[in-house]
Amino acid sequence: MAYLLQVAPLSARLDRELASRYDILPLWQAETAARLDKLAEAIEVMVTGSRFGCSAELMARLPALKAIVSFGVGYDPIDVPAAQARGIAISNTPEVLNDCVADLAMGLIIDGRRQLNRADRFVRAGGWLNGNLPLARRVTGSRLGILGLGRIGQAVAKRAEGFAMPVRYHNRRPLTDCPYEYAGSLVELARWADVLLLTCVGGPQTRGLVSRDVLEALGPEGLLVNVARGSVVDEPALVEALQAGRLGGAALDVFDQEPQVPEALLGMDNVVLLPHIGSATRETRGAMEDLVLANLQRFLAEGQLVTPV
Ligand code: 8YV
Repeated sequence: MAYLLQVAPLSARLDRELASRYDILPLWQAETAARLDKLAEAIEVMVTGSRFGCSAELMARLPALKAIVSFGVGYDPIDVPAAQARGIAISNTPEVLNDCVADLAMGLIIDGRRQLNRADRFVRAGGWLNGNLPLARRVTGSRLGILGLGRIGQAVAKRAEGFAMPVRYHNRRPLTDCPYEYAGSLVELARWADVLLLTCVGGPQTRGLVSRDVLEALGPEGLLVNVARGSVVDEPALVEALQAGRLGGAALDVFDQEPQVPEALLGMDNVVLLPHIGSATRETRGAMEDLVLANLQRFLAEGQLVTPV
């Protein structure tokens, strides 16, 4: 009997579909954890999510594992070198969430510059009865620097054109055939930008890239927008820069230790805090679920993934 190891609950519909199609071993249940070593020989496929991944330790306990099918585009918590060393295939859910994450990034840019959340709190608290808010900053024409101009970054850049925002970017290497100007370093990009948007991958290669120096280069009028991974930002340095007024504001959908948000940010009016909802629409989550199911189906039938990473 072949089992599908499911690392964690993923979504109500996906969990239901998985359970109706496959013999699922739910790893988050104590019973599976206890039987795992005994059943390991019968586990060839694992389904996980971008919040859970798969460690080298877990892979090592699964000698028959052939594929890791992941819900979400980011796969930073999957130990890719460990999987590659054993020829374990990995799939994610790219493309289908580009538009929703890009829409949310635009929302955060607009909120961060125009202070929509702050204005809403102001009205609710009765502040309007006694006066007006300080003036905010214009979105149209403001300079957008993008760290990690991949599929999602490009979807934001396209939207930013509608706001006449000049766009520059920094990647490890300049892209060929790219209409946007390349900044040779992240500090250089931050110094130029009014808004620094993070759409890069997570994981060790980007950990802490947005350092104290980068935040300082963005400066007291600058806005940091993060829809990538909390790990990309040196969070203590971010808190310090905001407290000291060395950074203008931050609009964040992701944090280093989700669902923990640094306490100091909660009371700041120039900060927008979202609970990692970049892809959280019914349409996009439905498409992500479908892609997980398609990857599983194809791998089990043909040994091939639809969207290998
Ligand atoms: C999550 C994300 O997948 O796709 C990603 O990498 O970060 C999100 O879309 C979502 O929160 C489901 O866990």
